[in-house]
Amino acid sequence: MPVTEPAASVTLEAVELRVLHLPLVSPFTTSFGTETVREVIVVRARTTDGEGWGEIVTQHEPSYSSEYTHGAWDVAQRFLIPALLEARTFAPEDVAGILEPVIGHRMVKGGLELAVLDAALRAQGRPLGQYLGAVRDRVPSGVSVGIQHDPAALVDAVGAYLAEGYVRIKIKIKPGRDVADTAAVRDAFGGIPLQVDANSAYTLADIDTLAELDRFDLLLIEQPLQEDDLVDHATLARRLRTPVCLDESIVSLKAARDALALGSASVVNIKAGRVGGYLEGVRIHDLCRDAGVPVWCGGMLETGIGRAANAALAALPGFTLPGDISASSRFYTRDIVTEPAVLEDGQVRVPTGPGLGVEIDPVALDEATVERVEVRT
Ligand code: SMG
Ligand code: MG
Repeated sequence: MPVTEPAASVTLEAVELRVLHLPLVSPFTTSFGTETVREVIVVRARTTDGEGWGEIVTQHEPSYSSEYTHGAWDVAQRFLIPALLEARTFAPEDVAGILEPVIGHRMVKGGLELAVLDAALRAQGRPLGQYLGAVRDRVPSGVSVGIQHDPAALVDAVGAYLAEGYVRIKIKIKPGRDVADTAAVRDAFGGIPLQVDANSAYTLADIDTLAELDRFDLLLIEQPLQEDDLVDHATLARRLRTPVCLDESIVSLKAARDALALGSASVVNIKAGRVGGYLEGVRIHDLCRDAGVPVWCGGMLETGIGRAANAALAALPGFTLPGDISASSRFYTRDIVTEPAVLEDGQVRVPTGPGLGVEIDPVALDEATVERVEVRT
């Protein structure tokens, strides 16, 4: 639960959804593929007291998780938004319970909850960071670097991000592009804070290769095995000196509790979308803080909406490692908010205005929109 006072109730009149296509400044390659355009859904909750914005962080294809744009688009209109419209007047803290009868679809639920939360907090004049329990006014900014053509190109890309001031580098790895890529970055830049993310690309058969990464003194290795491999992650964690961090596997507070109990992870990546919303993210933060497990805020190439909310979440006290909260310009030439996140001395500011604390740029939003629908009672 939020550490502070509950938010006010809203009376929901309609929900607008838009599919956006935002061109990326450069292709982003992970172990499961390459993206050149970010396809994402934004949510506008219309209430009797004003509106609020959220972001559904699904991607075009179900590769990072089972969720994807048009599955989200369907379940939101067919089941989730009607359930909220039926409830009509409720507090943001009630959203997860109202949506609970629908199994899964956590990214969609998280995006809807954020829009309701933004509407409620804007109406009260309360910043999201303050509501969630933020203790910092800016957060350290790490950058996630995709797989490049070869290790030399990776060194060039990392060098450019370090020159911009990013305080932590994460490189994506996959079988065949792991030890040599990591060695190249270590050789070129010495003891920079460095971590790797496999996006589930390995199995326990690769344990010897993964153990070779121990010599690079990484902050962590993120999600080496499959989403449901909690037991195998525990086996791997016992063998590696590099801390194992889970991303895809941590789909809920319960999954986080299981992972900690099994010893599957000693660090947790918290992504609000993946766990069904910012409030569940706070609960996982609280669990990990009480267990002495460090957490950091993951990213899903968010627009200015989710990026503002991520900065607020990452300002909670248990977020002791830099998050994937880069400047908007790391991904986009034109964001959909009027003041996109910028890098200042390696940090990103936590917005202080009401709600998300960012304003939508209606022209940029319209230009990026490829599909739009409004659901009302
Ligand atoms: O938003 O900076 C960001 C992206 C960070 O690498 C990132 N996200 O597995 O952590 C992850 C990936 C998920 C998206 S991959 C397309
Ligand atoms: Mg990851």
